[in-house]
Amino acid sequence: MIAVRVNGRHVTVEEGATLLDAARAAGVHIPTLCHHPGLPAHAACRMCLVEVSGEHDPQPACRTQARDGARVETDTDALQAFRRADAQWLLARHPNDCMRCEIDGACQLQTLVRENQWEDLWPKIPAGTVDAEDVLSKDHTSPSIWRDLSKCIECGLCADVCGESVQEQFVIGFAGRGFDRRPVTVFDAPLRETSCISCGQCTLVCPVGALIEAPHWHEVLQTLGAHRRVSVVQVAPATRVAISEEFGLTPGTVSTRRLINALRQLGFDYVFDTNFAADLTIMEEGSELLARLEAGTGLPLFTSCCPGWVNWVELNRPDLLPHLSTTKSPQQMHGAIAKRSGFVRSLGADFAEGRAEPYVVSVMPCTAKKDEARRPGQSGDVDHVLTTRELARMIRSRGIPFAALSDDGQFDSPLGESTGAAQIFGASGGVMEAMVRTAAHLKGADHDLPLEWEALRGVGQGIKTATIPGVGTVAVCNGIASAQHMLEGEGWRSAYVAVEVMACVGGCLGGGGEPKSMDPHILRKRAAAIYAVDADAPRRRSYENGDVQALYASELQSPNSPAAHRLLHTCYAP
Ligand code: HC1
Ligand code: SF4
Repeated sequence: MIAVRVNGRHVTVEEGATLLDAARAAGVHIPTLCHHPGLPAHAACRMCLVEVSGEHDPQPACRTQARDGARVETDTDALQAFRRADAQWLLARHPNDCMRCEIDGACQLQTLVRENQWEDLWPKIPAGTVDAEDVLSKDHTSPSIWRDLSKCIECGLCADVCGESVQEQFVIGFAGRGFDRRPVTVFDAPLRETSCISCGQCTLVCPVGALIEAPHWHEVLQTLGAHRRVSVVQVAPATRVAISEEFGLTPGTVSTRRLINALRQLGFDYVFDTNFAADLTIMEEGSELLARLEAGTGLPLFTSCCPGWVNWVELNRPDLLPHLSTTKSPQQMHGAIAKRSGFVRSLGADFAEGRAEPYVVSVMPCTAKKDEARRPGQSGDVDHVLTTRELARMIRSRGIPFAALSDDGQFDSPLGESTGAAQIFGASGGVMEAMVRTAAHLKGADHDLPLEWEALRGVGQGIKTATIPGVGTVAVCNGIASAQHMLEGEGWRSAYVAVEVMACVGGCLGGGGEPKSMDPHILRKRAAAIYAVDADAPRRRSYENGDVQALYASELQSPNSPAAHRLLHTCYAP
């Protein structure tokens, strides 16, 4: 262990810890803008400079290792003056429009300015002035991600996460030097013209409003306020866990029932569960796998519920399209059923023939789901997709006291019933584990099989495999980079019968639309909550879902029937 003194307080930290770690262990706050626990430290913003005994110049706390016996000062007059000057430099280039910024209230630069009362450093912009450069700096071409370079503080986190540190997509990199240094796409093209897969990981690490999800919550609130159409909302498995963090609840708190109450207060007429459609997805995808196994074609089957992964295949490896499951994602299935099935019309007059079709909104942990909702052949199933972060903004804007809501909401029936298998969809490996539980059953091979497949669980980047008796060996690629690495060789073609790919590390619970978190263990905490919901569920296999069985009996006949294909399947375009 290493002993350090921070502002006179003694603290011991592990070998390799930084001065920032030591300060935090001592309860001392050091401001940072470019630091993220999951990414390399570049010390680009210089906000965390501290004075260290034995060093002539101030050192960046995020990148300097703690030395045994070092004495560190974090708040001397010289450091405070430097930070103020540093902020002045940043603000001279930053638009003064917090009122109009999507992430007003959740911006690290804004927080720094407010905490230190540095508002006077912001240059005054005459009312009504629209800077031509400001307009040019905006890129709203992607259906999922908005960029505004005028707000960029050049921390480098977006390039890191999109590049070699995590996703290995290299859509964003740095160009220019000194004052002109800025993050750009290849040839400075708008995002839509790049190979961006809409995963949104860059929006998750951006400390300001330079990269955000394409915002749709304003339109949703207006539509709900007008109340002209029957409104339906569905909630993804990962959202009900992570939304708790937006309202100060302990990470890993499951807020399903509280969330249902909040959605009703926002004005939704029906609150449904995406998990219902996840069970349905498993019935279709599991049957598809068995059909391919029997025919010996299209193997391995690749899951297709992650739109970032589907985008990647279409952009980079269209030769793999025949391997993608044609089953729609749960989001799209749920929308299709809410709008077009007799099962839902039977609910009553609200859905009777002749009325405008329901207005369908989904709440997802994912930015690429916005993109998916506009895919050819599927657009219209879902009207608007909100990220978990956007939903939190809506709840705050209407003053709903989320954390204080009673934890007793109930999903509407019949699109609200689900099993534990559907809940684990939200974690990397969950779709495959859910499919194994049902595919093994459909094959009559589940009698002695365990329900839980530990080998398929875990949030660490990489590939997980398990051999399922009677089915074959299956694989899980946790993160798009893992899939890329697997596909560089040819071994996967014969090694596996099915492969799950989730573009974000951790699966949906690490999705680009989830709350921003500086907790290095956040994925583990969210995953533990998801698996706990499954363990407590009265039914844990998708084929045990009574509403799903009723839907097949009343309308869809059987998995993969022509009726099921019309509503629940899609195709892909190279
Ligand atoms: Fe997901 Fe899915 S699990 S893709 O991660 O198949 O976004 O949570 O809703 O559609 O169910 C996301 C999560 C989600 C779909 C389901
Ligand atoms: Fe890169 Fe994903 Fe951001 Fe696109 S959305 S720029 S692929 S990190």
